[in-house]
Amino acid sequence: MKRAILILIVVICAIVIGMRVLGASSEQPSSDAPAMQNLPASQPDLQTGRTFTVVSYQAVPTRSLYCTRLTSPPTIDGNLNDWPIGQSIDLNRDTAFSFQGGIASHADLSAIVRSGWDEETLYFAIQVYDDILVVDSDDVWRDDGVEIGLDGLYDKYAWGTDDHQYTVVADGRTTDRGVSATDITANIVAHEGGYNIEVAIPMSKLLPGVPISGTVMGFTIGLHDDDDGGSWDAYLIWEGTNTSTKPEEFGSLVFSERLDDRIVALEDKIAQLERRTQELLEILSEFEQLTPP
Ligand SMILES: [Ca+2]
Ligand SMILES: [Ca+2]
Ligand SMILES: [Ca+2]
Ligand SMILES: [Ca+2]
Repeated sequence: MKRAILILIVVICAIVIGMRVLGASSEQPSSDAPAMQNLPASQPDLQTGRTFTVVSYQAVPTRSLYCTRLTSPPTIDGNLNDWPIGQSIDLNRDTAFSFQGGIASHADLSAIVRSGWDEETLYFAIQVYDDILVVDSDDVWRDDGVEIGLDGLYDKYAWGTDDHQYTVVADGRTTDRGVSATDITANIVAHEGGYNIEVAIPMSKLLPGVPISGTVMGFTIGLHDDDDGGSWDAYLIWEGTNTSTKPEEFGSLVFSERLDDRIVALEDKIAQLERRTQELLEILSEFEQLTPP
């Protein structure tokens, strides 16, 4: 009798354990099915697609460009030899977040972008590679040129006084959202295979005060290519799908400063204060000489 009861208990335990194992197995996903369901739809080929747009930009971290503090302002003449070596963006059809039109090669359309700052001005040095330069249209966006999208307050709101879409055309025209911009300075020098752009933008257009090391602005840059007259043939954007109205898709510009450069900047300020103090002492001395005892 005891043996029968023992056998019965063993059988019941075996059934319970078996059911648990089977239940656990049925709850586990198969190795492939759910993962396959979660895969995003295939995206168009970056090389050949007419357009490439990431459906949810929040899912893709945007990139940053370090904006280097410049200890002496560059001459805005289109010659980039007065720029220090610093971080740059290689912007081309392979690195752009979005592009439209046909871009045959990096020689057809690409750029290397650097940025610098001091307390009064934001600077850009842009080497554009474009094998056929065309500037034949009244609308700036229909010719070879560069667009700089800036969200100075980094509030991801497009329509404040801190928000700008500066366009610099290969012939030197400058606009802000299509309207002639007289508050920025830009110069261009054509070179074999393209053109160099140097731009200076007053910091007062972007911030209520002065930037410091660590200041962040929303930033993207676009390139237009026109090789045959009329409207543009190709257009690419580093971060986002629009350089004017969608700062929420922009990358960022991170203001940075080397310790050595900070020391040089502070020494320059001290020297300025010393000169002003000397001027003040000279004025006081003159005043004392004129004042009756
Ligand atoms: Ca220069
Ligand atoms: Ca054109
Ligand atoms: Ca803004
Ligand atoms: Ca062109």
